[in-house]
Amino acid sequence: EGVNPQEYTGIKIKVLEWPAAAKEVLDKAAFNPDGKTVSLIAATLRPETMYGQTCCFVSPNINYGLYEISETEYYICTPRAARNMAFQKITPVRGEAKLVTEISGKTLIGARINAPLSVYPEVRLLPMDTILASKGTGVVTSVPSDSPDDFATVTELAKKPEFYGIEKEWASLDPVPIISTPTYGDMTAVALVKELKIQSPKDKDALAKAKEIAYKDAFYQGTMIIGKYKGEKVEVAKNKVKEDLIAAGDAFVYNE
Ligand code: A2H
Repeated sequence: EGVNPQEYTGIKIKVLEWPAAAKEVLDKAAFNPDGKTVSLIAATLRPETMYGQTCCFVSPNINYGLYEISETEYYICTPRAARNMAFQKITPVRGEAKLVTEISGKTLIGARINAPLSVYPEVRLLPMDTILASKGTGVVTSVPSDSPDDFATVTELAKKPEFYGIEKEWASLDPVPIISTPTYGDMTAVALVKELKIQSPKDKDALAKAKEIAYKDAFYQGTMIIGKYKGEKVEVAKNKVKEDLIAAGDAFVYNE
């Protein structure tokens, strides 16, 4: 963790249907999700790209927690993030995050989920090996049009679905054009992954470079080409989309 505070937008990714392995974990904890809203909380720096979510990622190597926020609302994130949230007025009692059960990322993979603002009404929860437990919530929503990491990961997943224990079609939704820039067109991440010849999510240095370029290019040169703020500069639209998500109850500010 760095010395500078980082402000994330915590996006509520609602679970629509649990995979069998996750159902077993919930059963053991005597937790019945019927009539309750359970959301994976994805930490993002790019709320304006949420129109282009094609899936969401958890790490198959991280243990998450299911936390009670109210009688009807529950969040899934790392225990570390839940502790931080408890001091940011996100949990009902200051300093306390009420754990219902631990749940491994592996058991959650394949869940049917709803990602707010996405043009796809329903997407899947998929594995991402490069998620760090020490950052954000441990949940990363996937926007392959604008995130080189996300594009590299979905490409890898679609290449070897059996190896990753998923259905190929879950990782095969088309990236969505969200932002246009003079240099990279309307799918910055796709263009950069090609230009820098990135072959896999393990090409760390090239991905770090792509990420840096993509972020600056979109922020300073980008124009929205979808949604309520179509035609506006990304620099301006970013905060408006974030505030709309928060007002709709689909997101909150999470600091670390
Ligand atoms: B971003 P920073 Cl479209 N491990 O959201 C690895 N990556 C993580 C993470 C973790 N624990 N938690 C969050 N992230 C990702 C959207 C996005 C993001 C786009 C483009 C770039 C981008 C959709 N994925 O990030 O280290 C999340 O992905 C590149 C800057 O705190 C989050 O924002 O600076 C970003 O990395 C946080 O990175």
